[in-house]
Amino acid sequence: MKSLLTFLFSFCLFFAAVAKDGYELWLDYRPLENANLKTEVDRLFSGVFFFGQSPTYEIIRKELEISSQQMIEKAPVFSMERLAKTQVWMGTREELSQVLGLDQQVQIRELGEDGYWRGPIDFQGKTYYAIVGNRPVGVLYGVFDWLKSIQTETFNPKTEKSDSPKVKLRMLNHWDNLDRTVERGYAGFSIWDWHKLPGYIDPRYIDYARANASLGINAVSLTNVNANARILTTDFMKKAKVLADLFRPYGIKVFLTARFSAPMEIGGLKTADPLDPAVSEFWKKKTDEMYSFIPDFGGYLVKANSEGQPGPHEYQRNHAEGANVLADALAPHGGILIWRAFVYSHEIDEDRHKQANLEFEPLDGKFRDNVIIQVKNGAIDFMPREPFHPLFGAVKNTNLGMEFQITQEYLGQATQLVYLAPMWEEVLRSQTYRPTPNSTVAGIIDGTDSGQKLTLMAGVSNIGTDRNWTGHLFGQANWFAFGRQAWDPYLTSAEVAEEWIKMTFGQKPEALVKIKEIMLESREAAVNYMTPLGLHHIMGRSHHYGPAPWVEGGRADWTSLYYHLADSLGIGFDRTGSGSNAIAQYAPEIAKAWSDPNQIPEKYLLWFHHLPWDFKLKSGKTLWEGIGLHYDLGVKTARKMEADWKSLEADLDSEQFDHVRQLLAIQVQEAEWWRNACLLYFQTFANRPFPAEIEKPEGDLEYYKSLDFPTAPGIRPRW
Ligand code: BDP
Repeated sequence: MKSLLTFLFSFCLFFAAVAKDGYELWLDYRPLENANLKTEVDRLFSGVFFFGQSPTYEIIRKELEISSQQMIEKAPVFSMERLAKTQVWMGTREELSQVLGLDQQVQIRELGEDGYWRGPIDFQGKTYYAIVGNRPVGVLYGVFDWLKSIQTETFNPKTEKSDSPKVKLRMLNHWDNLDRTVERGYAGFSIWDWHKLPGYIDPRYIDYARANASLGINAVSLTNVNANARILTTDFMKKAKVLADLFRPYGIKVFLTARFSAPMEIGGLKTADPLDPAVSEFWKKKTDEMYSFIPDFGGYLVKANSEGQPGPHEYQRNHAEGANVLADALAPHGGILIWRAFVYSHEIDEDRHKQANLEFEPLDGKFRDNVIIQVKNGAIDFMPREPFHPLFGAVKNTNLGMEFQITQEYLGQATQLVYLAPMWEEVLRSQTYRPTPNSTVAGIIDGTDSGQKLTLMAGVSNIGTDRNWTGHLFGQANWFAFGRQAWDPYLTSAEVAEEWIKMTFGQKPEALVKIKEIMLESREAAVNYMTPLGLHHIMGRSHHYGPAPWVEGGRADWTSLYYHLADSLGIGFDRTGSGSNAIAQYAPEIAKAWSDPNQIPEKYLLWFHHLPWDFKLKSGKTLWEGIGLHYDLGVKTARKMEADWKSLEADLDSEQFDHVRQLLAIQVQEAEWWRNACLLYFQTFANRPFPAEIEKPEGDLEYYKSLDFPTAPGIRPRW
C-alpha cells in the first residue's frame, strides 16, 4: 500500500513537472531550440548591468532569472560594473545619459513616460545591448518585449526597436464583489482575498501583476461596478493599500469603484445630492484619506443611474453634476474619475440604444478635465456583434474611453473558444466620420482624432481563481489581446494571435497555422450560431447562458422580444427614421447609407431594420433562408474548429490538448443548441420550411424552452 502511494505521489510530481496546467500564462518560457539564438542569449545573459536602482529593477532581475533558467537552463549573471564582462545595459535615459548620444536621448525622451528603446550601443570599441526607458517601468516594458522577441524567435541583437503606448490608461475592470463572487466571472472566485488582507499576501497577486506588466496594462479597478460602499471604509483602504504597494513597481495603479450613495451608507449623511456641501465634503475627506494610504491612487470608477444603481438623477442632477463632485475631490491628488456611459432606464420611453447619447451629448464640455466617460463598444451591451457606440464621434469636449468586455458574458462564457480581438479590431477601425471624415474609433480614444490627452481603454476582466486564471485556456488569449490592443489599438488580431500562440504553445509551424485559423474564425462562427445578420439580445434570461429568443415578460428591455420583434411579417428592430431613429445619432454619412437595407453592411441588417421574411439578401437568398444558412454555417465552423484541434494532438502538451478538446466538444453542442432553438423559434413566425441545404434542427421547441440552468455561473448574488 505504502509503495503504491509513493508511486502515485512521484507520478503526480512527475506529471506536474511536465504537464501544462495554464498557470504560467504566456510567460511560460520554453527551452530555446534555435542554436544560434541560444548562443546569443547565453552571451547576453552572461553580463547584465543596471545603471540605477529601483524596485522595478528587482522585478526585472527576477524575470531574467526565471526566463534564463527556462530558456537556457542557466542563471543570468548580473554585473557589478558597467564595462568589464558586461553585455546588456539597462536603465533610464537619465541614468544612461553618459553613454547615450544627444540625438538618442532626444529620441528616447519623445517616447514618453511608458515608452522604451532597445538596441545596440557602441561604446569605447565594444557593442552593448541596451534597454532604456524614461522611467524604470519603461525599462520593464522593454525587457518584456525583448523576452517576447526571444520566445517568438524574432530577436535580432543588431536592430533597434522603440515603442510606446498609444493609450495612457490601459486598464482592467474587475467585476469582483467583496464576498469573492465575480459578476459575469466564469473562472472561479475573485483572486482578491479581502478577508485575509491586509495580513496575507497571496503569491497570485504578484503573478497577476507580472502578467499585466508584460502586456503594458497599467491600471486596475479592483471591484464591481455594481459597487459596495464598504470598499471606501478605512478597513478596506488598508487592504487595498497592500495591493497598491505590490502593484506599484509593476507600473500598475489601483482604482476602486465608488457607490454614488456612499455618503449615506458609510458617511452617515441623509443625502448623496452632489450639490449638497456636506456631500462634497464627504467625498473630499474620503479621497484625502484614500491618498493617505495610497499616494498614487488612480481614482474612482462609477456606474450611476443604471440598472438600479444610485446616481445623481435621484436628486434631479445630471451626470456631469454627479461626476464633477467626485472629480473635484480627486483633482488635487492628480486622480481620475471614470464615469460610465452605460446608462439606460426602462422608465424612459426611448429605444435603449439611444439613451446614452440622449444623456451625454447635451453635457458635452460640462465635465471636469480629469473625468473620462467610459463607453461600451456598442450601445446595447457587449453583444457578439454591435455597431460602434454612437457616442464615439458625437462629442467634442469630453474625454471618451473605451470599455470592452474580456469576460465572455455573451460570447460563450468559459465553455467556448472565442477569440475576441477580431471584434475589438472591427470596432476600433470603424469609421465615425466625426470629428473628421477619416476619424475612427481608435483615433478618438487614443486622441489622434479627438485631441484628448487623457486616454483610456478598459477591459472587463475574465480572471478568477481557476488554476489557469481564465477558465478556458483560450480566455488567456483574450486577456493578452486586450493588453496588446490597449497598448496599440492599431495592431491586427492576426499578429496578436501569432504572438500569443508562439508564447503559449511554442514554435511548431503546423500548430501555429491551425491554431491561428481556429482563433481567427472563432468570433464570426459565434456570431453566426448565436446572432447572425444583426440579431441581438436573444440569450437566456439573467444568467445569459445559451439561446432564449422567447424571453418575454418583466422589464421589457431585458427581454428578447424587445430586440428581435419577430412577427408573421418579418423580423428586426427598426432604428431608421421610420422607427426609433437611433441611426440619426451617427454621422450623416453613416445614417444615410445604413438607412437603406440594401446598402447597410448585412452584418448590421436586423440591428437597424425590420424586414419581411422574403427580403432579398445580397446572396439572392431570402432573409429567412439567409438566417438559416448563417446559423448552420456557425455550427459547421465550430465542428471544423474541433476537428482542426484534434489533428494537433501530437504537437501539443497533453493537458492543454485535452482541456481544449473537451471544451470544443461542448462548444459544438452549444452551437447546435443555439441554431436549433433559434431556428425552431423563428420558424413559428416565418412559417416557412428550412432551406434545403441546412441540417434540420432536431428536437422540438418545447424541449429547448424547458431547459433550465440554476447553477449557471457569474450571476450577481442578488439576482
Ligand atoms: C451587463 C451585465 C451586468 C453588468 C452590466 C454593466 O449583464 O451584470 O452589471 O453589464 O456593465 O452586461 O454594468
